[in-house]
Amino acid sequence: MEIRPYGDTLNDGAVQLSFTLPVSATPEAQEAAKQLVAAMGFQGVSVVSMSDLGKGFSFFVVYARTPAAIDFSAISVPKVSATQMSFYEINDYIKEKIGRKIVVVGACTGTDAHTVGLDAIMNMKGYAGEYGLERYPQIEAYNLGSQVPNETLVAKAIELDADCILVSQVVTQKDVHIPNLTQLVEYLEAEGLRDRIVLVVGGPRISHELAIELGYDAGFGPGTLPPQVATFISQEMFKRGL
Ligand code: B12
Repeated sequence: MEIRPYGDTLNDGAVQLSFTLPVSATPEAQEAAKQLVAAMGFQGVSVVSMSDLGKGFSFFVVYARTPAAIDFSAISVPKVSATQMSFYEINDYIKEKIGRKIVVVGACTGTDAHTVGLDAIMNMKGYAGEYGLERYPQIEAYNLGSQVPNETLVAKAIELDADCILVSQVVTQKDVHIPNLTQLVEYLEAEGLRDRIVLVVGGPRISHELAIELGYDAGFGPGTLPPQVATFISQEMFKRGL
C-alpha cells in the first residue's frame, strides 16, 4: 500500500515546511526560500509566511507537494514486546509471578544532565496522569539523578542487588550516547551481571532497535509512560526467571 502526505485531497503529497535562513526578511530572501524548497525536489512551492527574526535572519513557512511515496506494507519496526498492564495489574503481577519486590536503579549517565525524562518514568508524582515507578508498592525505585558515571551506577546496582537498571540518554550530539551506553554493558559483563539484570535505556532519540543493537533488553523513545516500562520489566523478569 503506497502512501504519501496529504492536505486537500488524498495522496496529493502536500507538506508544510518551516526553516530559518541567515539573511534578512526581504523579497530576495522569500525567493531564495522558494528556490531552496524546489531544489529539495518539492513541487508547487508556495511561501505562505516570512517573518523577520531580527538582524540578518528570517523564518519561513512553506507549503509544497512531494512526489515521494512509501510502501507502507513493507515497513517493519522492532518494538518492545509486552502485554500492556495498568498500575494495579502490574503490582498484582509482580506479587503473583515474581513473589517479591523488584529493585530498580535509574540514572542519567555520562555527562547527561537532562533529568526530566527519567523523572517522568520514576518520580512518585508520575507523568501524563500515570504514577512513576516510585509509587508502585511492588517496586523499590532508586533514582540516582544526573551525570552519574557508569562505574557508580554499576556499584550502586551491586550494593542494592538491583533487578533492573534504567538509563536515560537525552544528549546525542556527535553520538556521545553510543560509547557511553556501550561502556555500561561492558562493565556489567565484566562483573558477570549482565544476564541477571534487565537493562533498559530511554530518551527522545532512543529506539528499541538501537537499544537491542547496543546490548540492551529494551529501548523507549519519546512519549513513554511509566506503566509501559514497569510492564516490560516485570514481564521480562518473569520470562527470564529472575
Ligand atoms: C530542559 C532541557 C535542558 C535542561 C535540563 C534540565 C533537567 N534537569 O533535565 C538544561 C538547561 C540543564 C539543558 C542543558 C543542555 N541541553 Co538541553 N534541553 C532541554 C529541553 C528543552 C527539554 C528536555 C526535556 O525535559 N524534555 C521533556 C521530557 C519529559 O522528555 P524526554 O526527555 O524525551 O523523556 C521522555 C522519553 O524520551 C522517555 N525517556 C527519557 N529518558 C528515559 C529513560 C528511561 C529508562 C526510559 C524508559 C524512558 C526515558 O520517557 C520520557 C517521558 O515520556 C530539550 C529540548 C526539547 N524540547 O526536548 C533540550 C535538549 C535536549 N538539550 C540539548 C542540549 C544540546 C543541551 C546542552 C548541551 C546545551 C549546552 N550547549 O550547554 C546542555 C547539556 C547539559 C548536559 N550536560 O546534559 C539538545 C540536545 C541535542 C542532541 N541531539 O543531543 C536539545 C534537544 C535542545 C536542542 N534542540 O538543541 N537542557
